[in-house]
Amino acid sequence: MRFALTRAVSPAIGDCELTYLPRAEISYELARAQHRAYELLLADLGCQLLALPVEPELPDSVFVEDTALVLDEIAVILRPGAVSRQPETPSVAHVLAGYRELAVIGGPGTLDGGDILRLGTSVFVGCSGRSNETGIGQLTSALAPFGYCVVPVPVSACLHLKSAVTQVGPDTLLINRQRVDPAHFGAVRFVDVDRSEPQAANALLVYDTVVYPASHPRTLERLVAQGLTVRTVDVSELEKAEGAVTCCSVLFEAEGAA
Ligand code: CIR
Repeated sequence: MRFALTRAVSPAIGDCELTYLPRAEISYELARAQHRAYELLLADLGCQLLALPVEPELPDSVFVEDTALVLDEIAVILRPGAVSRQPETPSVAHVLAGYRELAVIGGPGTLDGGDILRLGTSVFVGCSGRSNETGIGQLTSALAPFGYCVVPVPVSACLHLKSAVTQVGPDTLLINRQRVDPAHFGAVRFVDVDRSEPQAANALLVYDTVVYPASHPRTLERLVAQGLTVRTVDVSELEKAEGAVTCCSVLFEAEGAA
Protein backbone atom coordinates (compact mmCIF):
# COMPACT_ATOMS: atom_id res chain seq x y z
CA MET A 1 0.00 0.00 0.00
CA ARG A 2 1.24 3.50 -0.75
CA PHE A 3 0.87 6.04 2.03
CA ALA A 4 0.82 9.81 1.63
CA LEU A 5 1.84 11.68 4.76
CA THR A 6 0.24 15.13 4.75
CA ARG A 7 -0.63 17.90 7.18
CA ALA A 8 -3.43 20.44 6.82
CA VAL A 9 -2.51 24.08 6.23
CA SER A 10 -1.70 26.05 9.37
CA PRO A 11 -3.87 29.11 10.07
CA ALA A 12 -0.52 30.91 10.54
CA ILE A 13 0.55 30.28 6.92
CA GLY A 14 0.65 34.03 6.28
CA ASP A 15 3.82 34.13 8.43
CA CYS A 16 5.61 31.53 6.27
CA GLU A 17 9.29 31.67 5.41
CA LEU A 18 9.98 33.46 2.12
CA THR A 19 13.33 33.53 0.34
CA TYR A 20 12.79 34.43 -3.31
CA LEU A 21 9.22 35.75 -3.40
CA PRO A 22 7.84 38.99 -1.99
CA ARG A 23 5.15 38.49 0.65
CA ALA A 24 1.66 38.38 -0.84
CA GLU A 25 -1.58 37.91 1.05
CA ILE A 26 -2.52 34.25 1.36
CA SER A 27 -6.16 33.25 1.77
CA TYR A 28 -6.15 30.61 4.50
CA GLU A 29 -9.59 29.35 3.45
CA LEU A 30 -8.54 28.96 -0.17
CA ALA A 31 -5.19 27.42 0.77
CA ARG A 32 -7.02 24.90 2.92
CA ALA A 33 -9.46 24.04 0.14
CA GLN A 34 -6.66 23.69 -2.42
CA HIS A 35 -4.70 21.47 -0.06
CA ARG A 36 -7.78 19.30 0.54
CA ALA A 37 -8.24 18.93 -3.23
CA TYR A 38 -4.57 17.90 -3.49
CA GLU A 39 -5.09 15.27 -0.78
CA LEU A 40 -8.20 13.95 -2.53
CA LEU A 41 -6.28 13.68 -5.80
CA LEU A 42 -3.56 11.62 -4.07
CA ALA A 43 -6.29 9.39 -2.61
CA ASP A 44 -7.88 9.06 -6.04
CA LEU A 45 -4.50 7.96 -7.42
CA GLY A 46 -4.36 5.13 -4.87
CA CYS A 47 -2.61 6.67 -1.86
CA GLN A 48 -3.79 6.02 1.69
CA LEU A 49 -3.75 9.43 3.40
CA LEU A 50 -1.91 9.66 6.69
CA ALA A 51 -2.80 13.09 8.05
CA LEU A 52 -0.62 14.61 10.76
CA PRO A 53 -2.22 16.88 13.36
CA VAL A 54 -2.48 20.49 12.27
CA GLU A 55 0.16 22.80 13.81
CA PRO A 56 -1.51 26.18 14.45
CA GLU A 57 1.78 27.76 15.57
CA LEU A 58 3.98 26.51 12.72
CA PRO A 59 3.33 28.52 9.53
CA ASP A 60 5.12 26.21 7.06
CA SER A 61 4.03 22.89 8.56
CA VAL A 62 1.89 21.95 5.53
CA PHE A 63 5.17 21.41 3.64
CA VAL A 64 5.85 18.01 5.18
CA GLU A 65 8.30 16.97 2.47
CA ASP A 66 11.00 19.01 4.18
CA THR A 67 10.80 16.98 7.40
CA ALA A 68 11.53 13.41 6.33
CA LEU A 69 12.97 11.12 3.68
CA VAL A 70 11.34 7.71 3.65
CA LEU A 71 13.06 4.87 1.80
CA ASP A 72 12.11 1.18 1.81
CA GLU A 73 14.73 0.39 4.45
CA ILE A 74 14.73 3.46 6.70
CA ALA A 75 13.16 6.85 7.38
CA VAL A 76 15.47 9.80 7.93
CA ILE A 77 14.06 12.59 10.08
CA LEU A 78 15.50 15.75 8.58
CA ARG A 79 16.53 19.02 10.18
CA PRO A 80 15.06 21.88 8.15
CA GLY A 81 17.44 24.73 7.37
CA ALA A 82 14.94 27.37 8.50
CA VAL A 83 15.04 27.45 12.32
CA SER A 84 11.32 28.29 12.45
CA ARG A 85 10.63 24.91 10.79
CA GLN A 86 12.65 22.65 13.06
CA PRO A 87 9.76 22.08 15.54
CA GLU A 88 7.83 20.43 12.70
CA THR A 89 9.78 17.18 12.91
CA PRO A 90 8.83 15.51 16.25
CA SER A 91 5.24 14.75 15.20
CA VAL A 92 6.53 13.36 11.89
CA ALA A 93 9.05 11.12 13.67
CA HIS A 94 6.29 9.89 15.98
CA VAL A 95 4.16 8.70 13.05
CA LEU A 96 6.98 7.32 10.90
CA ALA A 97 8.36 5.28 13.82
CA GLY A 98 5.32 3.06 13.26
CA TYR A 99 6.51 2.20 9.75
CA ARG A 100 10.32 2.34 9.66
CA GLU A 101 13.52 2.34 11.68
CA LEU A 102 14.51 5.99 12.07
CA ALA A 103 17.76 7.88 11.52
CA VAL A 104 17.96 11.53 12.51
CA ILE A 105 19.89 14.46 11.05
CA GLY A 106 21.40 16.35 14.00
CA GLY A 107 22.70 19.89 14.41
CA PRO A 108 24.64 21.64 13.06
CA GLY A 109 23.56 19.60 10.05
CA THR A 110 20.58 20.87 8.08
CA LEU A 111 18.70 19.15 5.30
CA ASP A 112 15.35 19.98 3.68
CA GLY A 113 13.45 17.22 1.89
CA GLY A 114 12.83 19.63 -0.98
CA ASP A 115 16.52 19.22 -1.73
CA ILE A 116 16.34 15.44 -2.05
CA LEU A 117 15.63 13.77 -5.39
CA ARG A 118 15.90 10.01 -5.26
CA LEU A 119 16.26 8.04 -8.49
CA GLY A 120 16.74 4.35 -7.76
CA THR A 121 19.77 4.00 -5.52
CA SER A 122 21.03 7.51 -6.35
CA VAL A 123 20.00 10.17 -3.87
CA PHE A 124 20.69 13.62 -5.31
CA VAL A 125 20.87 16.40 -2.71
CA GLY A 126 20.79 20.09 -3.56
CA CYS A 127 23.48 22.27 -2.03
CA SER A 128 21.00 25.07 -1.32
CA GLY A 129 20.63 27.71 1.33
CA ARG A 130 18.70 25.10 3.37
CA SER A 131 20.90 21.99 3.20
CA ASN A 132 24.50 22.10 4.38
CA GLU A 133 27.56 19.90 4.00
CA THR A 134 27.21 18.46 7.52
CA GLY A 135 23.62 17.41 6.87
CA ILE A 136 24.55 15.87 3.52
CA GLY A 137 27.43 14.01 5.21
CA GLN A 138 25.08 12.62 7.87
CA LEU A 139 22.64 11.47 5.20
CA THR A 140 25.47 9.78 3.30
CA SER A 141 26.45 7.81 6.42
CA ALA A 142 22.84 6.90 7.28
CA LEU A 143 22.11 5.53 3.79
CA ALA A 144 25.45 3.87 2.96
CA PRO A 145 24.59 0.56 4.71
CA PHE A 146 21.63 0.16 2.34
CA GLY A 147 23.63 0.75 -0.84
CA TYR A 148 22.41 4.27 -1.64
CA CYS A 149 24.81 6.76 -3.17
CA VAL A 150 24.30 10.36 -2.06
CA VAL A 151 25.29 12.87 -4.76
CA PRO A 152 25.57 16.58 -3.83
CA VAL A 153 24.29 18.85 -6.62
CA PRO A 154 24.86 22.63 -6.85
CA VAL A 155 21.68 24.64 -7.45
CA SER A 156 21.31 28.33 -8.12
CA ALA A 157 18.65 31.00 -7.72
CA CYS A 158 16.03 28.75 -6.16
CA LEU A 159 14.94 27.42 -2.78
CA HIS A 160 15.53 23.71 -3.29
CA LEU A 161 16.83 21.13 -5.78
CA LYS A 162 13.22 20.18 -6.49
CA SER A 163 12.51 23.80 -7.47
CA ALA A 164 14.89 23.00 -10.34
CA VAL A 165 14.28 19.37 -11.27
CA THR A 166 11.78 16.59 -10.50
CA GLN A 167 10.93 13.15 -11.83
CA VAL A 168 7.98 12.89 -14.24
CA GLY A 169 8.52 9.36 -15.61
CA PRO A 170 10.62 6.25 -14.97
CA ASP A 171 13.56 7.77 -16.86
CA THR A 172 12.34 11.34 -17.42
CA LEU A 173 13.10 14.52 -15.49
CA LEU A 174 11.40 17.92 -15.74
CA ILE A 175 14.13 20.53 -15.50
CA ASN A 176 14.91 24.24 -15.41
CA ARG A 177 18.49 24.34 -16.73
CA GLN A 178 18.96 27.89 -15.43
CA ARG A 179 18.89 26.41 -11.94
CA VAL A 180 20.69 23.08 -12.19
CA ASP A 181 23.07 21.38 -14.62
CA PRO A 182 21.45 18.31 -16.24
CA ALA A 183 24.87 16.62 -16.49
CA HIS A 184 24.55 15.54 -12.82
CA PHE A 185 21.75 13.11 -13.58
CA GLY A 186 23.34 10.88 -16.21
CA ALA A 187 21.56 9.29 -19.13
CA VAL A 188 17.94 10.22 -18.53
CA ARG A 189 15.45 12.04 -20.77
CA PHE A 190 14.72 15.68 -19.99
CA VAL A 191 11.65 17.82 -20.50
CA ASP A 192 12.55 21.50 -20.22
CA VAL A 193 10.24 23.97 -18.52
CA ASP A 194 8.94 26.69 -20.81
CA ARG A 195 11.21 29.73 -20.60
CA SER A 196 8.32 31.94 -19.49
CA GLU A 197 7.61 29.62 -16.52
CA PRO A 198 10.78 29.43 -14.39
CA GLN A 199 8.88 27.98 -11.38
CA ALA A 200 7.49 25.10 -13.44
CA ALA A 201 9.98 22.32 -12.61
CA ASN A 202 8.16 20.99 -9.55
CA ALA A 203 5.95 17.99 -10.38
CA LEU A 204 4.95 15.01 -8.25
CA LEU A 205 5.01 11.55 -9.80
CA VAL A 206 2.43 9.21 -8.23
CA TYR A 207 2.72 5.77 -9.84
CA ASP A 208 2.51 6.74 -13.53
CA THR A 209 0.58 9.99 -13.09
CA VAL A 210 2.19 13.41 -12.89
CA VAL A 211 0.46 15.68 -10.35
CA TYR A 212 1.11 19.18 -11.65
CA PRO A 213 0.24 22.79 -10.73
CA ALA A 214 -2.35 24.45 -12.96
CA SER A 215 -0.28 27.64 -12.96
CA HIS A 216 2.23 26.57 -15.66
CA PRO A 217 0.10 25.91 -18.77
CA ARG A 218 2.94 26.01 -21.30
CA THR A 219 5.08 23.48 -19.48
CA LEU A 220 1.93 21.40 -18.92
CA GLU A 221 1.51 21.26 -22.71
CA ARG A 222 5.07 19.97 -23.02
CA LEU A 223 4.45 17.22 -20.48
CA VAL A 224 1.26 16.13 -22.25
CA ALA A 225 3.04 16.24 -25.63
CA GLN A 226 5.55 13.72 -24.21
CA GLY A 227 2.67 11.29 -23.70
CA LEU A 228 2.73 11.65 -19.92
CA THR A 229 -0.48 11.29 -17.92
CA VAL A 230 -0.96 14.55 -16.02
CA ARG A 231 -3.56 15.64 -13.45
CA THR A 232 -3.51 19.32 -12.54
CA VAL A 233 -4.17 20.91 -9.17
CA ASP A 234 -4.62 24.57 -8.32
CA VAL A 235 -2.08 25.38 -5.60
CA SER A 236 -1.95 29.15 -6.13
CA GLU A 237 -2.09 29.98 -2.41
CA LEU A 238 0.65 27.48 -1.50
CA GLU A 239 2.79 28.88 -4.32
CA LYS A 240 2.66 32.28 -2.59
CA ALA A 241 4.41 30.52 0.33
CA GLU A 242 7.08 29.14 -2.06
CA GLY A 243 5.53 25.70 -1.99
CA ALA A 244 4.27 23.54 -4.84
CA VAL A 245 3.25 19.90 -5.28
CA THR A 246 6.12 17.74 -4.02
CA CYS A 247 6.38 19.66 -0.77
CA CYS A 248 2.90 18.82 0.54
CA SER A 249 3.40 15.07 0.95
CA VAL A 250 5.83 12.29 1.77
CA LEU A 251 4.97 9.15 -0.19
CA PHE A 252 6.07 5.69 0.89
CA GLU A 253 5.16 2.04 0.60
CA ALA A 254 4.23 -0.02 3.65
CA GLU A 255 1.95 -2.82 4.79
CA GLY A 256 -1.46 -1.69 6.12
CA ALA A 257 -1.89 0.53 9.20
CA ALA A 258 0.93 0.46 11.76
C1 CIR B 1 9.87 27.50 3.26
O1 CIR B 1 10.46 28.51 2.89
O2 CIR B 1 10.43 26.63 3.95
C2 CIR B 1 8.42 27.36 2.90
N1 CIR B 1 7.81 28.63 2.85
C3 CIR B 1 8.27 26.65 1.57
C4 CIR B 1 8.81 25.25 1.60
C5 CIR B 1 8.56 24.52 0.32
N2 CIR B 1 9.10 23.20 0.44
C6 CIR B 1 9.35 22.41 -0.56
O3 CIR B 1 9.15 22.78 -1.72
N3 CIR B 1 9.85 21.22 -0.30
